[in-house]
Formats: sequence, structure tokens, C-alpha cells
Amino acid sequence: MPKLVQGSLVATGLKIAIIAARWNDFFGESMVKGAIETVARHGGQDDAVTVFRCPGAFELPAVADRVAQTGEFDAIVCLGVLIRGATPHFDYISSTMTSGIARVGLERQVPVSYGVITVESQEQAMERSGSKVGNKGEEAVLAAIEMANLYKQIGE
Ligand code: DLZ
Repeated sequence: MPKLVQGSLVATGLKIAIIAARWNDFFGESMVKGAIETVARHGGQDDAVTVFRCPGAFELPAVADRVAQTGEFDAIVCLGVLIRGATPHFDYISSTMTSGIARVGLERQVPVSYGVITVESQEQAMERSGSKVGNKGEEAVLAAIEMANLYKQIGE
């Protein structure tokens, strides 16, 4: 029988940092709310979540790196909403931000989950921040909880 190692979705005892970009906050706010509620639904304490705000998605990796270095959190969740505009800005920001977030997760001793929606329109942003296609904030926090518990299983 192979041994299975996996993280549970129980948030009890976990300290979670949510880093939320302010751009397109109209959509981002429901992702933050969904993420906080999900921690509570999975047994996390009220004071287990700390929300950090930064200007935009571009700043997420830098803040995640700082937060990771405090050593105070079991997992970090990055949340943001990047909507394609008329300029190449979207492409530059999305690729730099995505690889930056991944790098923090690889280089620091803490799981970092990716809850940034990268969409073509406000309509798509609406669908992914809590309506038709779910709430990416909730999904990202679930991944963070599972990864934090998996890291504990693998060994500290
Ligand atoms: C500049 C910019 C643009 C055009 N669009 C977005 C966006 O859709 N979502 C987002 O989170 N941030 C955007 N930003 C801001 C950049 O991420 C960054 O905050 C600024 O360039 C300042 O460094």
C-alpha cells in the first residue's frame, strides 16, 4: 500500500496572510471577503488572518517576499485583479507578477498561493470574483490551507 501524504483543509491553528492589490478593488473586495470567510468556514480563528494592502498586482511579489521574511505566517495568499487594457501593460505586469509570486514560494519557507485573476474585461472579472465562475479568493485560500498543512506533513 503506498503511503499518501497530503494536506488537510483544516485551518485551525494556521496563521494566514492575505495580500490584496487595490487596483480594480470593486471586484477584488469580494475576493478578499470570500477568502476571509473561507478561513473561518474551515476552522480558522478570527484573528488568524492578516490582510496587507498594496497598490497593484505588480507590487504583490515584493510584499509577499517581505511578509514571508517575517516568519509569522503558515501561508500567504496573493489576491489581485488584472484587466487587459489598450496598452501592453497587462502583459508586462502579469508575467512579472506571476513569476515573482512563484519565486517567493520557491525561495522562502512558506507556501504562497496565486489568487490573481487576469481577464479581458470587467464582465470576466465579475464572473471570477464571486459570481458565475466562482470566487478566486476562496480557491486561493483553500490552496494555501492545504499547502500549509502539506508542508507540516512533509516536515518542518
Ligand atoms: C498600471 C496598472 C494597470 C494599467 N492595470 C492594473 C490592473 O488591471 N490591475 C492591477 O492590479 N494593477 C494595475 N496597474 C497598477 C500596477 O500593478 C502597479 O501598481 C503600478 O504600475 C505601480 O507600480
